[in-house]
Amino acid sequence: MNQPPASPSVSVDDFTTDFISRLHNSRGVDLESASDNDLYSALAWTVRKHLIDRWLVTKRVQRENKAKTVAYLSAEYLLGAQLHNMLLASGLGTVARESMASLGLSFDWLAELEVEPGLGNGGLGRLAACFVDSLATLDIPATGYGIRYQHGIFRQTFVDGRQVEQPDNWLELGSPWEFPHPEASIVVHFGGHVEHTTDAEGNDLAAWKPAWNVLAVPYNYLVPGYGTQNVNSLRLWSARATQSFDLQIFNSGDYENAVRAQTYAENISQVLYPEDSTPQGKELRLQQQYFFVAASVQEMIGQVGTSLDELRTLPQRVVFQLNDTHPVIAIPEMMRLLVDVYGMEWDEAWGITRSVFNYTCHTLLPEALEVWSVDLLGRLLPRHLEIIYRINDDFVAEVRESHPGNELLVRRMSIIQEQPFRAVRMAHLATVGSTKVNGVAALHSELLKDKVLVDFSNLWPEKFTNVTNGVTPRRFVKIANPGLSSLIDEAIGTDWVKDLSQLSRLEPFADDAAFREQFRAVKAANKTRLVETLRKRDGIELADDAIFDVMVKRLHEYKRQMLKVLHVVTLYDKILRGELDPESMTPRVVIFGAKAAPGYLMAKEIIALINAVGATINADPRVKGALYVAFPANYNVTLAETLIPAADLSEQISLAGKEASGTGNMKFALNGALTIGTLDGANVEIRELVGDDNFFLFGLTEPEVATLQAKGYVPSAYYEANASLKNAIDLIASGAFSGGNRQTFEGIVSDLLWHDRFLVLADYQAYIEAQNVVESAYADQDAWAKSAILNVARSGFFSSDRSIRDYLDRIWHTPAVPVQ
Ligand code: NBG
Repeated sequence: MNQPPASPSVSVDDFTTDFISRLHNSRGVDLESASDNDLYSALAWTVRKHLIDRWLVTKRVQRENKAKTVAYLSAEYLLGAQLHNMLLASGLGTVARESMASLGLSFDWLAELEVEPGLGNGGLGRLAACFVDSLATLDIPATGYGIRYQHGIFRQTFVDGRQVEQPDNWLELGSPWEFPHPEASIVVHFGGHVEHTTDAEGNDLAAWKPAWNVLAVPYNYLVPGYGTQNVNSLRLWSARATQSFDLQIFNSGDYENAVRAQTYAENISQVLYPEDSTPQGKELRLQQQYFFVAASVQEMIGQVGTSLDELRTLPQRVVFQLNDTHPVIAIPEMMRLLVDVYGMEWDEAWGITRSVFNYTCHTLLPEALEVWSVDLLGRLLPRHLEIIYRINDDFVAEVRESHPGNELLVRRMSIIQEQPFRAVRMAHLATVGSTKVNGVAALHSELLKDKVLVDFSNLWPEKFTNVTNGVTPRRFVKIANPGLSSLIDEAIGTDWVKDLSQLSRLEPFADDAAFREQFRAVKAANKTRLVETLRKRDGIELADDAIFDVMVKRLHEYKRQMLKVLHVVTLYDKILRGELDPESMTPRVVIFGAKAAPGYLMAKEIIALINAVGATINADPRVKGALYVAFPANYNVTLAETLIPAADLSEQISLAGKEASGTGNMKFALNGALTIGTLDGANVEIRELVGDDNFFLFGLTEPEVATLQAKGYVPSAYYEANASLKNAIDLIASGAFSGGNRQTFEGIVSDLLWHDRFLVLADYQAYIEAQNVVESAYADQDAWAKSAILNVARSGFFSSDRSIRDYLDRIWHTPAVPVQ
């Protein structure tokens, strides 16, 4: 059951004929004269053709049913390469491969030509991509709304070990997966002022007189479900200058200004802000947020209808999910449309607005909660600011009523902060304007409720819920790990791809010696594949008979790449001192992958340190290959798909209470890596499920962290008291990794000794000890394989299909609409 429907009667010959006619008719070339891009585009078009019928039927059925739709609002979608996923959904993988072979073309080579759409920074954007995949697979009418950035996440290069960003040009050669619809563009307004008048009954009427506008041009992308006919849409908006805007100037002969106006407008969707976890308070970013949200809300309302009776059905027709605070300006936008544009009474409009929005928070770092200064908001969106003030007035009155005389509470909860500058707290606005607020892992949701938003959860306990994140098994197991997938298919059949809880049926195979043998062979083959990829991609030469110890994620101090570096330096230091014999060590390849936000200087220093440590260790003959550090540049989804299946050890070592969830941690466990980790984010749930025998736990717990910080944390005391820690830090400080220059990493060293905000030194000893346990566990390869199989068998919970079911049950209540 549940097999992906093979597209009806597509033979290799049909496919080939189609492909050739695509080359002729769409590219104007023949096979002999085709460029790489011609070939790739023709292949993509030939594949997508088989999904379009399903897409059109899906849209028709959903429209005719007046189906309730999930509108997922997200500033980021980190999609990754499209071809393999489209082939999986269409069931055309084998046909396409054979067809290309019949033409003397290498399918793999063609697939590698794809430039992945990197329209996101990290976990938050990748989660959105997994969610639209699962929504489609579960037959839920849903549209993902976002921004079609001309330039996605920057391409990372290293120059002398330091990160240098290059622009990402994913659209340079066009994208065969997108469908532009300029005729369906929506005008989005900015700036200007608000005029107030009074109607006959004495009601205040507000009229926003904007100063300028841009066009939001929709580009649609197919989001095919797996094992279903359903194909949903991702709708990404691109900014264009409106004609009226530049025509006026053109007519006056001022070409230069006309071009400038166009550039200004189009800037809005030019570039993804390369920030992860911390907001970047830039006017352009607020423009981006309002731009995509205004277009999306207008479009949804257009589908429902704009008479008051139709608008009253909004809660039955749509539910908006706010992916973090980036789209929260949608709440006052909805109010503006209902009240100012369509003439609904404020109270009724507020009731509808609150019932159609829900908010997912993705952080615990207080500095990551977005605020917009009242100055900026008032300048860019004057009417929205007024609406926010009114929402706040009503809200503050409610707080005063329930807590008379508690002005401190009012100040803490107000949507408007007064200090250090007057600003709108977007997380508060989101919480006040939503039906449900959720965190992204059990621990995170608890901490949200008890700490970050505690005043709100006291006021409205029923508003708060949890939905633990998940990842799509299609991309991250089926496609990324074909060897493991076949092994699972043979053992338990193929239903797991659509129902990941089925993986539990693998559990008995952990005790089957022959299965363990096969499992190890798959891991070994995945390592060989990674070695080849890194050789080709980065010129890195790795041994494949080592433990592959992998830490891939954004570079952030709270994630503690620094702790990993200290482990590596400690091993090296002990080899130099003769305390460790490289000949008797299990060889270890430590692989890092991480981009730092361009303006995050400490993160960039840490990147430089990792590269410097790697260069020194890799070149030192005394190490005898027992330790090797690889740091391929430009970690992205495509590399993740090769890297994760090859990992033995998954590093999830953030300071407890800082990582909201993590999703890489889930991908590793599902691909049979064992985790070394703290009790943070979803690690907690991973450990509960896979069992503590199959997880290397270390480190302070969240309450211990709080206690230590409350009593005053002194990192240098740990340094003084721990010889191996002192040696490691001293080695860095000595210039051993910087050609004798003691200044190079002075900033990092002094930060560790005197600040160490994320308690690296406090967790150092526990981490080293846990790594020693890893080392001895790995010596028993058969027992390790058993643990790894149990990790796979017990990680079915971490499917994004399960996350989406939880959203449906707890928040959305949207029925599935299967398409025949
Ligand atoms: C990130 C968290 C991760 C989490 C993802 C997806 C932001 C703001 N948050 O822990 O840091 O896994 O969101 O929920 O990017």
